[in-house]
Amino acid sequence: MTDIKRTHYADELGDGLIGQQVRIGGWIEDVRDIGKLAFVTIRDVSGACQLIVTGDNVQVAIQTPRQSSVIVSGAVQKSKAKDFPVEVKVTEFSVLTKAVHPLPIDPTGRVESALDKRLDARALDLRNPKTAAIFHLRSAGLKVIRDTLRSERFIEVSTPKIIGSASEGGANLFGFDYFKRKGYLAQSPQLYKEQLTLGLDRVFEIGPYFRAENSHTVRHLTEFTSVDIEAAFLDYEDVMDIVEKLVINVINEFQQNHGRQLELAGAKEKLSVSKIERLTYEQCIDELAKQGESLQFGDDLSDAALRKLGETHNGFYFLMDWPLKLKPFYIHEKEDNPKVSKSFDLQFGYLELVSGGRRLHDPEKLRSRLAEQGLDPSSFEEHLQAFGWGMPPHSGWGLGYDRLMMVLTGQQNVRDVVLYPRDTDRITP
Ligand code: AMO
Repeated sequence: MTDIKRTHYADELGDGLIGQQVRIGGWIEDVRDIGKLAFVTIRDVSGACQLIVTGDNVQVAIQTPRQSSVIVSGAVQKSKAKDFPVEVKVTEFSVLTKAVHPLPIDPTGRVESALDKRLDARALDLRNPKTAAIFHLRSAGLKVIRDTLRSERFIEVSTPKIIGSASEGGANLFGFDYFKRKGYLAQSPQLYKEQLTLGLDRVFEIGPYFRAENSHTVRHLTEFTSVDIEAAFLDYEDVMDIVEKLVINVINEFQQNHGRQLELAGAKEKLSVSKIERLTYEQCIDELAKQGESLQFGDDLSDAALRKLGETHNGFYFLMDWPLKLKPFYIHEKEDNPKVSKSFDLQFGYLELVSGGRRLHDPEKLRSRLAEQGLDPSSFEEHLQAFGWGMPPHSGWGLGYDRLMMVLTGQQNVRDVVLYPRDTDRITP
């Protein structure tokens, strides 16, 4: 029986191990047969290493299809190869599972494949160091977010994804049969996270949300990952400070500790952010007017308008104080100007990454706002009752994590940073 346990990862091999026996598990990337011996490159999750294969193992190495998984043992020795300081002189070469050719894509990345083909073979695509780097960065970013929010006294929660009524109004809602009733997939944790401030004060959730969004763009998915926070006794500018700190922390962590992965991912721009500009909606429409785009207070900013704005503001910026009528029913108005809301989006150029604001905490106001927006307050009664239990004033935001990763890893399509993206055309694999 083959021992499937390894002693080292490829990136642990170095001068310090010369003369020692090691056992490495990975997949065959390259084989160069030069007669009595063969040079074999195997790769594992950490990187590649060179093997010198001799004797009967030469035939085994040559005949094993590339990308097959193998485990090898041997002694570490100095290497003459320019890419590898050391190599392993193999004494055991065991093939664990053969790769069946032709493979749908070339995971070495030498032959580039279209995104759709890569997504159809996503598991294999993850052997491509560029793709793998994106998902290592994605994981590193989540750690920073969790650490940052915990240090601000937020606790992590999980709210239902199967719900009985809309959290964000009726549009874009996936519905299904739920034991003779109607069930829906949550569009966001909005109502739950607000209720939770009642007893838990500050909460965050990182989870999947669903939008029946018939959009064919590089930034919309039907299932996306959102980082949501909600905090009692904070106003909207306070939670803007929190998202600003969080984004800066993620950027700093990537720059300081993940330079190689950023390079592999192809992030061309070196982002450096210490403060994020805050623009009001009115400032934006003034700027747009100067650029020939005439908008009235209350008009939504179209994709074209945001793209124009993104030309002059091509990094991160907040767009705040939106007209109240453009915002969801739960958003609070400004006390000194009720046509304007205590709301904001965090943009990266034209792309919206975050939206949030101060919430209404007065149940009567919430009832009348629901009605104003054409929603039926009676279908929100369960939510509204919590407001009668002493709801504190609160604020929060939702951050599209896939979009943030798209920006920070330098990808042009959100599908590149999601393992198994879901959109109108794709529900498998
Ligand atoms: P909103 O609907 O603006 O706000 O969503 C918040 C953020 O989620 C991301 N996002 C998406 N990402 C990919 N595909 C989609 N279809 C998609 N839809 C949204 C965006 C967006 O900025 N409850 C509020 C948030 C709050 O106020 O706390 C909400 O859901 O990056």
